[in-house]
Parts: sequence; C-alpha cells; structure tokens
Amino acid sequence: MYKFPEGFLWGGAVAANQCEGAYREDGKGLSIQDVMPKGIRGKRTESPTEDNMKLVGIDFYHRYKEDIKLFAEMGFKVFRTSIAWSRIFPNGDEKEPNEKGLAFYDDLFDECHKYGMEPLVTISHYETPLYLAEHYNGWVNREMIGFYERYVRTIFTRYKNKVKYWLTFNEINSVLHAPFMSGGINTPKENLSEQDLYQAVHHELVASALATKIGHEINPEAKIGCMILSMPTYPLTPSPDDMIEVMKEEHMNYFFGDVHVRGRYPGYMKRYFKEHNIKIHFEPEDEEILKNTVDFVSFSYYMSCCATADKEKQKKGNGNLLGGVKNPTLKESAWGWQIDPKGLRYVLNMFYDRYQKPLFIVENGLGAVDTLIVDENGNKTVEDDYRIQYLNDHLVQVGEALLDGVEIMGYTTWGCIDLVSASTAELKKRYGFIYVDRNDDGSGTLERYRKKSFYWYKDVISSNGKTL
Ligand code: BGP
Repeated sequence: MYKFPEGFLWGGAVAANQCEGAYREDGKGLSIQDVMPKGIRGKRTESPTEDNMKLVGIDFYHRYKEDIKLFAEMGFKVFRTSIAWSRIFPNGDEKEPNEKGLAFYDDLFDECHKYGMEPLVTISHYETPLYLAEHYNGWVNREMIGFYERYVRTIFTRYKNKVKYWLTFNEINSVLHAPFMSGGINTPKENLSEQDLYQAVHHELVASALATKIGHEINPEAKIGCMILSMPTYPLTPSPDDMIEVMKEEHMNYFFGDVHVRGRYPGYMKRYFKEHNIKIHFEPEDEEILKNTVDFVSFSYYMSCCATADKEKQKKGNGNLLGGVKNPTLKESAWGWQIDPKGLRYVLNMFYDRYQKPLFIVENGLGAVDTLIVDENGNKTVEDDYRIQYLNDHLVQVGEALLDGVEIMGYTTWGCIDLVSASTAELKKRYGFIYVDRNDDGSGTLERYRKKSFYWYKDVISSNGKTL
C-alpha cells in the first residue's frame, strides 16, 4: 500500500482551447487554435473552418457548472485549466482587457471553490491570440514580453483571491518542436532559423520569470511553477555513444527547467549556441529577471523514448510532440505513444535530484477510442478498464517515487473529461473519466456520461491512494 501525503492535490486537467468552444462569444478574439483544424500535423487555415472541432469543443463554456459538479463528485481537490488569452485580450496588444472574458473566469473559479476545489491555472496553453502570431510573429518578437506582462498583471490582480497555483507556459519546451502551436510563431517551421527559434525561447523564458516576479509581488502566497513536457530518454543500446545521445536529448529538455529553477543559462546550452552560431540577444535587465525562480516544477508525462547514435535508426518515431526512437520493449497506445509507467518514477526522481523543488504531475493519461454502452441498469457508460489499468500503473509508480523521498504536490490526469486532442484535433482520442457525446463529424448531443474509470478514480481519491 502506498502512502500519499495529507493534502495531496488529486484532480484533473484541461485546456481552454480544447474544451471551451464558444470561440467567438463575449468578445473573444481568435486564437491560433481557431485556424488549426488538423492539429499540429495539418496545415493552418486562413480563417476558422467548420471542420475545426475546437470551435465548439465540448461546450465547456456553457456547461462548466455541470462538469465541475461531476469533478466534485469524484472528489477533485484541484482542477487545472487555462485562461484563453484571447478572451482577455482579443488581439493581444490592446491596452484594456475584455471584461466579459474576465467575468467568465471569475464565475468558473467561484464554481470550483464552491466544492472546495483549488484552480490550477495555465496562463498560456497553446492559445496565443492569432493577431499576435500574424502581426508580430509570436515569441520571435520581443514585444511579446510586454503583451504577456500586461496579460499576467491583469489576471494575477483580478484573481488574486481565487487562484493560488499558476503555471506560466504549458510544455514550454514544445516550442522547439511545434513553433506555431506552442509559440505563435507564424514563420513556417521549415523556414524558421535556429537563431529565431532560440531567441523566441529566450523571450518566453524571460516572460516566464517576469510573470513569477509579478505574481509574487501581487500575491506573496501564490505558488508559481514552470511546466515541462517530460519524456525520459533511454539509450537504445548500452553503447557509450548512445548514452551521449541520451545526454544531449535530455539537455534540450532540462535546459528549460534549469533556467526556471537555477535562474541562468546552463553551460551545455552556451556550447550548443556557439557550435550552431546562435547569438541570443539579452537586454541588460534579462539576467536579473531570470533570477526570479519558480516555486515548483510541473510536467506532463505520457511516454518515454530511446536515443541512438546510429544515424540510420535516428529517424523520428511517430510519438508525442518530441518524436524519438521507439523502445522495442514497450507496448503502445492506438496513437503509437509508448506506455511506460516506470518512466514516471524515473522522471520524478530525476527532476527531484536535480532541482530539490516540489513536483506536480499536471498531465498523464491514455488517449483511447471508447465505446458507449448501456449497462444493466439502463445507464450509458464506457467500460474503460484499459484506462484504469494505465492510470493505476502510473500512480503505483508515483507511490514508489514517494517512497524514494520525492516531494510531490499533486497529480492531475489529462483530459479528465473528453476533449479535443492537441496533436490530432480529434475527439475520438478520449482521455476522460466522463464521456462526452460528440463525434468528429460534429454530430452528438454533448451529453455527459460517467465511465467506469469515474468510480475508480473517486475511490482512489477518497482513500488517498490506498486503493491502488
Ligand atoms: C500535451 C498537451 C495537452 C494535451 C496532451 C495530450 O502535449 O499539453 O494539451 O492535449 O498532450 O495530447 P493529445 O491531445 O495530442 O493526445
């Protein structure tokens, strides 16, 4: 039996653009997601098109009360969502915020508190205002820091008494792989120079540190974290050359955590920049700003991958955003994401050894095709034993990491209610404990149904992990 700490923050996670819908309501501007009907692999469109599932999402904008009630029924202590930047600043560069957008999140956070649930808010989750992408080229442009600063000041001030836990950027390292989705960078990836890409990274890192500073000034009690896409890398063979590849791959991800926790650029990146002829432009204040380090480190975990020095085998796998070489010892999901519960224990230990900061697992889960059935009592449900198995196996490893002495604040499963996938923009890739009746052709009643995993998670939470 595993012992989870008292006050462990059990819950679930979503992002505004993948569930809210209402893409043009109450003054919202367009976000980059409104022109990404096919996710990261497809081309962006000029303007929103009807086949874009995110325009309606799961209609969370209108149904959040019903959904939060269901989360409360499972016993959630925390609910992670994001604020859609373009609801607050429709174009992104306005001087004054949109009051209706602010009011929506006031109501949403009040609703969470009604059930004793803490909101955990991602400030920017793959939803840069489209205008900022098209007119400024997103984070390549230093002016973004000022727009982001105005946005964070507005929301930190407004929700000072409602939100304690904040994340500055979702999976900040993913900008290296999906520059439009993650960084609002309009230059097509194939034309984007490494110089511009890493300058954009620098701007985001400065903006993140600035947000941490401002957040603490406005509310000294606030807990502000970074959020990293974690994907532990194993050597494909025991060869030292493969191990060096592992080190290089891991550096590319640790870079982001290192700056957030240590407040400065690591030596290995300086070497990388030198060897790739990249010159990061620092304004005189940047070094000081970067010293505003985070209170905790959060991350998503879905899978691990392998690295090899063998050029032939280096071809990228069809994995998560980061790709990677497949591990021949692991099974995979229907979308080719390799399933590796022990990798979660490993990554928790690695982060904790390196940073000695509290950790928060803010995404983990299985995307699967679910079949809605009618049970013996006449209720619609999904018998998702595969999801229960996946989550149980991962939580057992969280229990192991706790025994290893790792300090863990909480765990929020990804897509606690079915929502639109970030990578493929489909709804049939479902993660939820709650089934949403909506299909990729736009049909469906949007009704919600409790899956078998709903009751499983409820027991896990009420026993504080003892049922695992
Ligand atoms: C992460 C993103 C989420 C989420 C999740 C699952 O990379 O932070 O937004 O969607 O992955 O990915 P997908 O939706 O592609 O299955």
